[in-house]
Amino acid sequence: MTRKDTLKKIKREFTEKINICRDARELEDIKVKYLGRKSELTTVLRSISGLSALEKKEIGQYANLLKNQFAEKIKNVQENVGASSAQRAARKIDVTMPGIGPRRGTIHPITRVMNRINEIFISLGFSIAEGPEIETEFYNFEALNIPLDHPSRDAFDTFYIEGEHLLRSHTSNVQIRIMQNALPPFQVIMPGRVYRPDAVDATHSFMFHQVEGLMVDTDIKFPDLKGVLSCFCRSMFGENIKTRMRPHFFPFTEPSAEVDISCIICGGNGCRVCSGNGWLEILGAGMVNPKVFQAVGYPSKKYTGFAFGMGVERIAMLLYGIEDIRLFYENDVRFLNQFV
Ligand code: 2NL
Repeated sequence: MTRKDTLKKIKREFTEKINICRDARELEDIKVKYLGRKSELTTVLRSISGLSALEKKEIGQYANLLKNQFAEKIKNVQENVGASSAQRAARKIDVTMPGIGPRRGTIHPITRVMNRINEIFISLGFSIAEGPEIETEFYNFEALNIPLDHPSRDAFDTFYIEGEHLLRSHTSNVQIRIMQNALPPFQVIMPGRVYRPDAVDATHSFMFHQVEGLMVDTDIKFPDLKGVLSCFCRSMFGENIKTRMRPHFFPFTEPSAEVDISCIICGGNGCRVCSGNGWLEILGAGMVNPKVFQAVGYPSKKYTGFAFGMGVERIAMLLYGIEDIRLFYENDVRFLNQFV
């Protein structure tokens, strides 16, 4: 038998014996037989000095590996046979215990709310469109009647990239692209990320999510806007929710309004969340300014339409009672796990 075969045989024997070893005396016998001074393994190890360089390496490495493996295995078994029967019972695997399942991710609250908004508008016959987050000044400002010298450009004036390009400050850029490429009638919403140069605090972020909507045809009137938005608010916040509109200004709509819902916390009586006045502002909207239709090349006076925009973070904060917008972006699993 070659030395290598001898070592393999020793390993086989040792493994068989150690696997059925049940008490300390048996273990001691095994230790002496396989690691003792007169063991076969020790004999092989002693003979190594007389071998050729090649054999020295191969046999030496293997024999030493076995020596370490045997010692390790004996040590483990020693701990077990030395233990009391109570300790042994405690170590036994309880196959009736429930398993450890894989950890499931959750849908981010912003995605959840955005999906819900999308669903409601789909049910009203709207389609969904997306477009670039990096835009030109034309699509983000000029076409929306926000020229360079317009005062309301300050609120949106955003992050510029290489001269002409910038990060969009609203998703209206997508509507402009749609109108350039298709004639009415259409009703479409545009969800997506937008960027504004706001200082970050509990209610502001330099990046947030918006859903804008647009409906254009030859005979769209303000009551159509009111109907669609009050229907949306009831689906989103509950059947008993009231809506109201207050006059406002946007350069891209005329007339324009801000839309409030009756407070979803106190039902309109006045509480901390609605600052005591019973109403929560959640949308901006209006009739599309004819200058926007002109910018996309539509014939004058042929079409009318309404448009609206809402901040997804704000709605999610109201629905879930979240008081700091920064929580959405920190990826703290303790926060995210609450939305299962
Ligand atoms: C808000 C208010 C609004 C629009 C967005 C729009 C788009 C086109 C034409 C006219 Cl292409 N209007 N969008 C209109 C009114 C309000 O957003 O508070 N957003 C967070």
